[in-house]
Amino acid sequence: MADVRTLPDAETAPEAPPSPTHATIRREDYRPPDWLVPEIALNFTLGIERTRVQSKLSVMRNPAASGGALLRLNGDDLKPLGVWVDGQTSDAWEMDGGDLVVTLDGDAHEVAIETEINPAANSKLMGLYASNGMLCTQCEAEGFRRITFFPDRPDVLSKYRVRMEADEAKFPILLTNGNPIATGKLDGGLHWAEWEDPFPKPSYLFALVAGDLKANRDSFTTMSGRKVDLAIWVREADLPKTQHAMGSLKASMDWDERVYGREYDLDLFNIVAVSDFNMGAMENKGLNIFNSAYVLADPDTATDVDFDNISRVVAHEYFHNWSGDRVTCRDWFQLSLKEGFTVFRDQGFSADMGSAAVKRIEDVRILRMVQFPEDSGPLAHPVRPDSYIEISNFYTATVYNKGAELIRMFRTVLGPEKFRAGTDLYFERHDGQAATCDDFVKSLEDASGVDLSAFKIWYSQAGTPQIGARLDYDPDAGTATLLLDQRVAPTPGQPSKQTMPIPLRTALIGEESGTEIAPEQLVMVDGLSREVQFEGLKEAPLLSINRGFSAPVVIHGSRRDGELERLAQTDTDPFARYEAMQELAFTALLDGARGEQPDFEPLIRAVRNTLQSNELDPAFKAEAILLPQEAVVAERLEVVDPDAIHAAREQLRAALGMALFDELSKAQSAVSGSGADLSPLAKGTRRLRTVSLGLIAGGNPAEGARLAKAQFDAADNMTDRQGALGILVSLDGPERADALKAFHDRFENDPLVIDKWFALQAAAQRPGTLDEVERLASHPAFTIQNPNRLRALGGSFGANHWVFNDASGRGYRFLADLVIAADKINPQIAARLVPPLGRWRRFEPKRSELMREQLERVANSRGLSRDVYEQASKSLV
Ligand code: B3K
Ligand code: ZN
Repeated sequence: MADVRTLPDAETAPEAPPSPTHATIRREDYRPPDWLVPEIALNFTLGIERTRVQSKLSVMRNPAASGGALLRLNGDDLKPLGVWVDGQTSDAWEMDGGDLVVTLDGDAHEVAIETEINPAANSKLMGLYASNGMLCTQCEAEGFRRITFFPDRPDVLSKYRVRMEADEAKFPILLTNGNPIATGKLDGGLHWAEWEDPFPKPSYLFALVAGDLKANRDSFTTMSGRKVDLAIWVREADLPKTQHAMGSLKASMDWDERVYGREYDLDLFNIVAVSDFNMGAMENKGLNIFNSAYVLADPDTATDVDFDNISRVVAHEYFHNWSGDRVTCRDWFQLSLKEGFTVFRDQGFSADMGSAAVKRIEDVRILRMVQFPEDSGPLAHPVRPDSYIEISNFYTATVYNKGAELIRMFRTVLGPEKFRAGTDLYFERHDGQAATCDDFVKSLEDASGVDLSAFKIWYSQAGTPQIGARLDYDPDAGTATLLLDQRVAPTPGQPSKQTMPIPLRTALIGEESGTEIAPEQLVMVDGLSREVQFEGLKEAPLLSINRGFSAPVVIHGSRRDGELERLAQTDTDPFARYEAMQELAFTALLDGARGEQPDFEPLIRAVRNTLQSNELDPAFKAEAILLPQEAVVAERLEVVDPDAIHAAREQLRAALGMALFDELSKAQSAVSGSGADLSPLAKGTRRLRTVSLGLIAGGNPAEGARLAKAQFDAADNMTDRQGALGILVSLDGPERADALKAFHDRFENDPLVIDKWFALQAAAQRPGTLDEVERLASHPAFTIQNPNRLRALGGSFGANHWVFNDASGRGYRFLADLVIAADKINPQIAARLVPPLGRWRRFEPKRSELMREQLERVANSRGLSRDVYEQASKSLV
């Protein structure tokens, strides 16, 4: 066994200074790997505090690379206990930072390495770690190097053979990727299992689970008639909460066959739920590992939104089997190749499972709340980034959601048939390969015969395009001219911008008739400006533009008085109709925030019309009357004063609540189905109930509190209960404390519900929230070790625009403290809390200064991780 040479001991190593020693990785520096690893055999002797990992790599020189004799095996926090080359102990290696570099003469060898890890001490939850007595892994993006030394990059694909050995009483279930091939028992209560995955995969898709788990089992017969065994593994007590996830999995498998022609390829598909998990879920080949929040649900503990999220995430991870696993990414800059495309695929699935119109509105709402601010702030980056310090920081709304919008534009331009031909070609051409975004576009082009090269700028240019739109109508001539122009503001590293092709689905609606007087057409704005002529108009036209949100842009429309109100009643595109309502609300909110006296009447009339409509379903009504979030209003102002925005929104809520009390009360008390009914009508009725309750409380807080408490007490489902509590937390009066206590006491032993309890209080819109949040941080049930709990408090608080941006700066200090503390435990999660502190440039001078001070404090903390260093230092520029 070789001795440990250059690796410093973690405990005694001096703390790294908070300096730019963290290297920047650049897309232009990509080189193919010098060595390939066609096969790997792993042997795990598992234990919570001590796991021994023996790995045997068959390595061969890559004929496509110029490489030398050095085989670089990435490692993070690992010590090699032994290195063997072709069966002989080797000394021809050295450590370079965390990496193990082996010198090899020939073209093909077998390299064996032994390491030992401590899963219980792994608080980063990357690599192999312990959670609630079980062992599990997370390897994307660079976690495998915390398990064993390996070329930990997505373009090195290997066939895996894995043996696991463990105490049978503690770990009766042993799972990894692929299919089980042998099992056995050993002396001393040990048992073992050996598995093989026939599909070559990159190391980030490796997974292993060992624990005392029980399965909800089912099966699915694929389109070619193969039976696939399905299992969802959880702790025994959670089994009754797995039925919705199982139904979602089967629906996803069926949908991907029908819509994309994709069939599942192994005989087995496993899902495991874990309560300590850095993100939503992970698409490891044949063994998806999930945050328990995206698996476990019943009507008593999960809201309709939770149920929908489970379907969405189960579908997303399943769809990755093709868009991610069978075809993976060449390098991490291509992340949107799998993520943008897979989000687009899961959006299509959810749209087909419920209301497509409502799903589109929800997706755009999220995009505007999360991605637009990212795209206009210091962390703006293209869908295909050019550089990173820590790749975990690039699992962003830009890569995921804007990436999905980009795929949607391709589909809009090509039409559904050509798009499908393109994706078929992509899967066929690149099956088993690590591909690039350019490869994807080339497949679409080759299959469709359409040149998409102009669209590639959407991959490389950051920032949300701003579109000016004006419709000039000449009643005498019966003509109209649509004048469009585009502008993209500079973003970090991209001071000047090129024009982009922007596909806008556009129609004209007759002001009188309310019908389409110019049918929908796809208007492409591909230069700085564009004019479109309309003729033969017999009545005044209303502009219906960016229908279905066909491009991820902001439209600045010049509107005549009454135009939006009429569109809110008549637009033939549901998204555009919703948009007209939102624009009416924005008009009132922006006037109010700028200190002008807003005219509430147009929105009041539009909301009344919407509520009274017999043709609209309740889910659509709820979305249409939902007022824009304060953070979204802030996006539209040059200088942000959160108190002014809050006051304007409260005033508007009050005006609507008072003027429409009867209509809102009717919607709030409407009943459709039981709490267990998950039909679109039942879910929509519940959603409209709570949205209406929010407006009632805005107009009459005492009546709102009374109704909310009644809704809370009578609820036979979590949607109504959480909805009511979400209103009550922002109100004063005895109902608030009573309901919070009842909620806590009833669900004390259900961690996912207690997360809600923390999140609701951190999101409360009342002056005492800051004190409350500080108290909650010392609550016995609070821990920064568990990502869900940390997000529930810290994430919800950072998103609470008015309270977080308290003029005292206490909110900034609290979040900075949380980031610094969390960074020592789990840098990936800590880094996710940083973005709200990066908005300082947009705020009025006093807050701007206070926020910047706290950001500097974070950036200058000793021993800062790469993750937080990158987010904080970039946010300061
Ligand atoms: N691919 C994973 C995300 C991994 C994040 C690593 N920091 C989940 C998903 O998008 O499906
Ligand atoms: Zn994904």
